[in-house]
This record gives sequence, structure tokens and C-alpha cells, in this order.
Amino acid sequence: MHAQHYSPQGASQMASDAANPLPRRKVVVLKALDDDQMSTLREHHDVVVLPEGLSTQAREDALRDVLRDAHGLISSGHVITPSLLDAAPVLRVICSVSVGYDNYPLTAMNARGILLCNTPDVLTETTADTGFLLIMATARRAVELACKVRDGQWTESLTPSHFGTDVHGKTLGMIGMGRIGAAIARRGALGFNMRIQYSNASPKPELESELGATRVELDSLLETSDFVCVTVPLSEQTERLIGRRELELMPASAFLINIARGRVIDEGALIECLERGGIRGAGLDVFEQEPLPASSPLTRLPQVVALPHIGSATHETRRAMAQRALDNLLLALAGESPLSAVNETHWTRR
Ligand code: 8YV
Repeated sequence: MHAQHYSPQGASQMASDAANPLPRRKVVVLKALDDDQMSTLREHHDVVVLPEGLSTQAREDALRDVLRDAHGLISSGHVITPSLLDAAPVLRVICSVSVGYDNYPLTAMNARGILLCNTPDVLTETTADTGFLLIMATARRAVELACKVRDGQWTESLTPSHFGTDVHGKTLGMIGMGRIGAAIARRGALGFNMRIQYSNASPKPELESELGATRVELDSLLETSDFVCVTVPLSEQTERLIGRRELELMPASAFLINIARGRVIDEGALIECLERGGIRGAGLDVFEQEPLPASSPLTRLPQVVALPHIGSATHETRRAMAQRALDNLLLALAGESPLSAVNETHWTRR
């Protein structure tokens, strides 16, 4: 059986040669895509979907087993180890349904010539909405006060002890000014008249002129921002970037927002800082351990808004991410450049 050539919308036209069709390959899918997307995948390749509801160990064992002769993997949320790659000798491409790729052993993939694709762009605006949701919710104490209404405790008019903090006109400090950071900064500057400062490995002159943003050192950003918003990817350089020392630089009136990865912040130091009133509140979509254990103080502190990693989780955006992963996979297995890849220069096209 041979597959039809595949040409995703927006991708460069793939070479079409009916006399020389593409071979079908074995593709493993960790979580089923939408029905129509699964049908497209099955038109081109032989697909194995891992069953839902397996324990972490059972999933790892099942994955190790099915990857033995697989050429492609569509993955999300699973930590892929070099040892798993050793069990996958013909694997050519892994397509993650995420923009972040800290779950993948990039060096080991590079050494084996395996392509890693991700899903930038399609989730930028939705994830930026989540960032701003956390800014608003923490500043205006929306969750804490909504819970009082739900619990029947709205029995008298508000007193100053319930008041929140203005967002408009304040200073927003962005740690990381990539696509998502810029989209949050744009919301702050254009929608809420906020002053924008940022720390980032490289300067962003276009955002400086568009939004009046100023690039500053991290310490100065922490000392002078009303809202500090973390959007840097997790890497060796950014792991625990915000620890006890950095939290101590923030004024007691400031808020910390994290939509990046939990491990960018020292969570123990953050809990200690919140408990002693070192900062006013925190809005967190990501945690050192996910799901966040019910025993974590972060589930109980009233000044914390903790979300279950909903960054990109809307119907529209998750579908667009799945489509991007599918397009990337079909292109890569056809030997074509994918729409978005992390390590294309290391890829051995076989
Ligand atoms: C993912 C994310 O969708 O894209 C990312 O990097 O953090 C999320 O938006 C989630 O990890 C599921 O794969």
C-alpha cells in the first residue's frame, strides 16, 4: 500500500509524482487527534494510538513496545528519554502538540538525526490571553471573591479588606519577550495603558518602538515592576531563574505571573515568600509537578490563582495545534521540510 502525496494548506507545494508514491509508515499517536485529522493520518500511514488511562509506567512500557518499528510519533505531555529513543531504531520524526519542547532529549535526538517539530504561532494569542487572565484575576482577587459568592458569603457590601489593585496604567515586567511575551505586552500596552519593560537575551527594537517597551536587567525589572510575567522557555539557563534572592527584590505590592514552566521558579521559595507577604499575589498556570499535588500550599493560599495548565487549552487552539503537528508529521515523513521544527539542521532525511 502506498500513500497519496500530502500538501497541507499554507505549506510549500510538495513534489507530486503519482508514478512514485510515498511508502506508508508506522506512526504512533499518544493522544488521538480529532476524527477527521485521524482519518487524514490513516489515509497516509499505519497508525497506532496508545490507549487512554494507562498509568505512567504502563504508558512508558506500551510506548517502548510500539516504537520498535515506528517511523513517526505525535506526542504531547510525555517525557521522552534517550533510552526510549534507543528502543526506536527507525524513528525519524517526533511531532509535539506543544510549542515548548523541554520534554524531549534534544541532544540525543540531534545525535540520532531525529527531527523534532513543535507548534509555535498557532497558540500565541490564546496563551497570551491566559497570561492576561492571570494578571487580572490576581490583581482583582477574582477567584477568591467569586468563591465567597459561591459559598453564600456575600452577605454585606465590600469593605477595603476585599479591594484589589488596578492593572491599567501600571508597570508590566516581561521576563522573556518571545512571541507569547510580546502578545501579552501588547495587551498590556495597548489595552491597559501599561508601561512595558522586559528582560530578554536579545533586544527587541521593533517592540520598543511599537509599545514603548524598555529592555532592562532582570534585577531592575524585579525591583520596579507591578506585575512580573514569566514567559521564558525552560532550559538549563532558565531553570530556577527566579529563586529566593530574586523574589526578595520584588516589592510587597507586586504580583508574579508564570505561564512558562513551573521549574523556572523555585516553588518552595515562592510559597515561603507568599506566606510571609513578600509579594501580594501570584497567578500560576504551571508548576514544578503537574498535576499540582492537592497537598501543595499553592492550592490554599487565597492570594494565589492556580490554573491546571490551561495556557493553550481552547477548542480552537488545541485543534490548530493538532493540525500543525499532523502537517509537520506528514511533511517530514515525505522528506519535506515541516512547517515548524526545532532541529531541522540535525535531521537525517531517510
Ligand atoms: C501544551 C504548552 O499545549 O505548548 C506548550 O508548550 O505548555 C501547552 O500549551 C501542553 O503542554 C499540552 O501538550
